[in-house]
Amino acid sequence: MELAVLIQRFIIPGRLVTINPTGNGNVNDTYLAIFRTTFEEHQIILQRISKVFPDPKGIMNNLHVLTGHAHPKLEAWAETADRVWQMPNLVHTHDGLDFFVDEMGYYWRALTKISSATAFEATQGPEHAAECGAALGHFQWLVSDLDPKALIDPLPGFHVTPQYLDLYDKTLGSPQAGERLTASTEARRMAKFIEERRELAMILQDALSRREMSLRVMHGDPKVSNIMIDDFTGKGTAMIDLDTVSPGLVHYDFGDAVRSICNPAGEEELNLRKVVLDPDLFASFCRGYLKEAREFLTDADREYLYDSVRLITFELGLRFFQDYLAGSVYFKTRYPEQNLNRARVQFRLCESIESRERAMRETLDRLA
Ligand code: GN1
Ligand code: MG
Repeated sequence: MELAVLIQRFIIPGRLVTINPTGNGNVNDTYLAIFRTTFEEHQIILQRISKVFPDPKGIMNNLHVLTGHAHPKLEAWAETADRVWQMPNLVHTHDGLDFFVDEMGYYWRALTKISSATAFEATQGPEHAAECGAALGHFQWLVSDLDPKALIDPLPGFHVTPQYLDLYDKTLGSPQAGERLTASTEARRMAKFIEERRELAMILQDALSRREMSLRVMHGDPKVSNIMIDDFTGKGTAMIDLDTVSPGLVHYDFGDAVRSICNPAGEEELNLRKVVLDPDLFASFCRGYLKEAREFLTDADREYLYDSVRLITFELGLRFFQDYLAGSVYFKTRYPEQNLNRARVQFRLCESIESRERAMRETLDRLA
């Protein structure tokens, strides 16, 4: 079905002016639609939910629960807040639903676009990193009193690193994985890298089973390009890409945000020398984050902040590498070796994080 026809299923005032792909998501397909009337404009994000999500209807229900909790809370705190915090709103269809299912079984949904704000593909500098930290901390605060049981788990096992290891082990047994390993020294080096870190995979799950920390509501995907920065004030204004908002550990978010925001080279860099955990960006990110998160982080939570950065970086490398060996069926790619290259970046970053452990822990203690 044509996009221009599809978008008409949703109730949006005015006439459609344009609809075009936007963003660089690795999973969903995303479009920006502009509607205009004589005197106003509506910018709408139209998305086709990827089939990697087994229960798209459950995701839509999660979004409903999340916005139902967050919008009134944001309004209640608006007067005392130091800025206007935003969160996308769901657009209804003419059938009174908030999604539309196409003839191929794909779920489509429309969300209001965050006003005059930009999500950058790479960190612009320390101030940007601090604003990303503030946006994540504020988001976690916003959902800190939302019962995780009110949300379904959209991707069971998402960020449970030992489960990715199991999947990796299964993939290793397949003939195509064997061929890819035989063909590439680089791939064999990465397999060794994983072997040397099997124990690391358990660190957060072990702490969770010892009840040192508990499940809360997390964002699930707080990478730099999912954090909107106000075009006029330069301040963080919203977290977007809310499909993975679900029960999890705040550490999954902290670790994922740092691995994305504090590596200025980004996820697609081919020159590995540029891939580093930048200590200045890390300090700025933590400053912004901890200011907002101070209220709800426990001492035990703080214990594992460094480890979460190392773990989630390792985990994403493992996920890219496993997908490469399996024939790139999960992450979208533009060329055959892309997931192998993405894995190299994350593993290089993981090494950089390991070599900076002491300094990173000192930064965290200093800002505590
Ligand atoms: C995927 O689709 P996107 O680009 O928002 C992935 C994240 C990864 C990220 C790495 C549902 O996010 O977990 O960190 O790629 N999302 C899912 O760029 O797997
Ligand atoms: Mg995402």
